[in-house]
Amino acid sequence: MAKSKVLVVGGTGYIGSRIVKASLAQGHETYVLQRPEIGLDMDKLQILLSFKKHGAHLIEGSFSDHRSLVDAVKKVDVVICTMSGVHFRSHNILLQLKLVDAIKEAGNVKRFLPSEFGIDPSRMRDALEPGNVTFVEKMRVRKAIEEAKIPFTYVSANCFAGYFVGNLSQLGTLIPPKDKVYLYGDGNVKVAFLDEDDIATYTIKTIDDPRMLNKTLYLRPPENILTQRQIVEKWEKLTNKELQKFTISAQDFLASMKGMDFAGQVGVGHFYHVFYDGCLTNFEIGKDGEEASELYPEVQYTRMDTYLKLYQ
Ligand code: NDP
Ligand code: GO6
Repeated sequence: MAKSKVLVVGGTGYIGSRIVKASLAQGHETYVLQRPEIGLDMDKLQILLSFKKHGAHLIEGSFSDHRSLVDAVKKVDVVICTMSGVHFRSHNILLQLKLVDAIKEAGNVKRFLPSEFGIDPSRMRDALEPGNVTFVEKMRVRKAIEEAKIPFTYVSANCFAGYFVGNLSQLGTLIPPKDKVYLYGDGNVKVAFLDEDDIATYTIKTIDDPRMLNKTLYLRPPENILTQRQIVEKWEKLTNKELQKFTISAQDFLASMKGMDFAGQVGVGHFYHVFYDGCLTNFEIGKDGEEASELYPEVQYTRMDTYLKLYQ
């Protein structure tokens, strides 16, 4: 079977750039949307040029030009959108509705992967405000996809290690604390942590896998199902230094939202569901889902002690 041609929308972004690399590495003819709106953003342009150097095709297109999106998606079999969903970065998940319209009109796309890559939004109907906006918006995109009968795969990537491991799960920083660490409750809730390149590898594996048609891929490789306490212990072992531990009760943690800006409040809400409710691990995967490491046992996923070595 010939390999699918892939278009990545949002390719210069944090997870998108890794998805472009994984698509090329797995031998797919890879297209990346080049938006005129990047203007004088030299960093984005350089990323695009490096993709081109590695064999990707750049296609010009804009979300404010429907025709350009239809023409772009007509060139490929698979579309992967990695539009930003992070509130302290440029954020616009609902712009994907325009991409859904273009895919619907083009009519040729065999698989669409919308920008999800986190907590499964379908399980978050009771999420706290204002963090629930993430799940409400992602569910609106799902509804449009399913109503248009576009074949899809949803990727529930759980916790990106860059946002949740390097900082020992502390908010407001991306590097490990030096002396003291705050534990969420007893710090014993099970969480799934993933290296971003592994997320990209698993994502690309699904695109011409018939087992993943109209299903959700949950990334829960067993050795990366860890508690916050276990992450802290791995860091302490690596650095041979014990950190002073403080416990934050659920009540105090939620109260900390007060006075934060919107992005901070969204973050607190998400962290609450992950570290107190255990929303990533407190359910069994049903018939509409598959677990990534079971489906693709050949992938040698990165363990979190290895990931943490980057921060030493
Ligand atoms: P980024 O913030 O890196 O942005 C990705 C891309 O979004 C950008 O590169 C840009 O594309 C595109 N974009 C942003 N604003 C606009 C706009 N106004 N119009 C058109 N395109 C725009 O995204 P992330 O990689 O951080 O997030 C991707 C997904 O991953 C989201 O769904 C997010 O919720 C999820 N996520 C999950 C995390 C987890 O721990 N599970 C952590 C972080 C994100 P271009 O390249 O064309 O410029
Ligand atoms: C990541 C964050 C980190 C917020 C998800 C504020 C969607 C998801 C695990 O990307 O708001 O410091 O699932 O001070 O489905 C952001 C968001 C986390 C960063 C959550 C995310 C995770 C989005 C912060 C902070 C490290």
